[in-house]
Amino acid sequence: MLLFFTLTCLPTFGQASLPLVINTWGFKNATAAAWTVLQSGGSALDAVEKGCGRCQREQCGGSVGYGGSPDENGETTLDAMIMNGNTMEVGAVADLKRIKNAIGVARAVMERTEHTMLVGESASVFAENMGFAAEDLTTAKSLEIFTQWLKGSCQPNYRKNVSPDPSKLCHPYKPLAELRPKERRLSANIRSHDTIGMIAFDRYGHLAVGTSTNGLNHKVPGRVGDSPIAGAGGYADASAGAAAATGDGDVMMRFLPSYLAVELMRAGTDPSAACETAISRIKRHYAHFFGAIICANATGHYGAACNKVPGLLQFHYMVADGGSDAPLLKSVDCF
Ligand code: SD4
Repeated sequence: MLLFFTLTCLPTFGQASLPLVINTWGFKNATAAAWTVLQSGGSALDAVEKGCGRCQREQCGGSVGYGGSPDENGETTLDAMIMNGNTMEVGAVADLKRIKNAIGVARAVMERTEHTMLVGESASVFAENMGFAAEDLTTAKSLEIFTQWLKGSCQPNYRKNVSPDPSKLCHPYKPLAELRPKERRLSANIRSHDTIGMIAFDRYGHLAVGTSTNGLNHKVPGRVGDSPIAGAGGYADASAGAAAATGDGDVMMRFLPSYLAVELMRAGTDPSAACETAISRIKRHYAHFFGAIICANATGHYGAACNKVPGLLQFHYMVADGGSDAPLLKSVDCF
C-alpha cells in the first residue's frame, strides 16, 4: 500500500540533483558563475551573490545593473535582495544610487546591520561606508534612452490623472481635478523586464535566493519594485522551498507571489503548480500583467510559470545541477 502511494505520487515537474541553481531568463553566465561557486563547495549565499553580481556587471538584458532603466530624472537606481532560507535573514537595498554592486550591498545590510532594508541616498552612504565604490551609473545608452524619452514629451510614463506644467517640457505634474479611468500600465509593456532572480541550494542543504534589477524605464523617482521585497521578488525557507519573480513589480508586489508559492510548496503542492497558482492569483485582478516566477521545493524539484501576454508566450529560465553539470536553458509555455 505504501509502495503504491509512493509510485502514484511521483512528481511530474523538473527534478534536480543538489546542488542546484535556477535563475530567471536566459542569463547563462550568471548561472555559470553561481554554479562554479557551488561546485567548489561554496555556500548558497555566495552562489546567488556571485551569480547576480555577474549579471550586474554584464548589465543582463539592460535591466540589471548600471546604465539601464533611467528614471524620470535620467538616473539609474538599483533594487536588490538576498535571503538566507535557513536563518530567514534578509538584506535588501532599494532606490540605491551611484553604487554598481547592489546585491553586494544587500548582503552587507544582512550581515553588517540588524536591519532588513535600506533605501535611497542613505543606502548609498551606507554602501560607501562599507567600502563599495561610488560611481556614476549613467552610460551612453541610458542617456540615449532618457534623451529620446524627453524628445517624445516624456511619453510613455507611469503617471495617471495628472497634467504637466505647460511652461515646462514634462513635469512637475499637477493632479487633474477629476480622476479619469485609464487603461492601466500601458508603459509597463515597454520591454524592460529582465530582473535576475536566482535560487541556489548548496551541497550542505542550505538554500538562498537573490534578486537584482534596475527596475523600469522612466519610473517615477523614488519608485521601488518587487525585487527587493521579501515574499514579492523572492523568498526562501529551507523547510519549504524558494521562489523568485520577475515582471511588472508594481502589480506583482501586491500579491507576494514568491511567498505564496513557497507556502503552497510547504503544503505539498508541486513547484510548477505552485508557480501557476501564484501567477493566477495576480491574473484574477490584472489579466494582462507581464510576469513570471520560478519555484523550487525543499528537495530541489523545480518549475516555472508565466502570464501569457503579447511579447511573453514562453518564459526562459536557467538551471544547473549535478545532473547536467552545466547551465541548461529551460522554457515553460505561458498560460
Ligand atoms: C521591477 N520586477 O522593478 C522588476 C522589473 C523587472 O523582471 O524587470 N522584472 O518591477
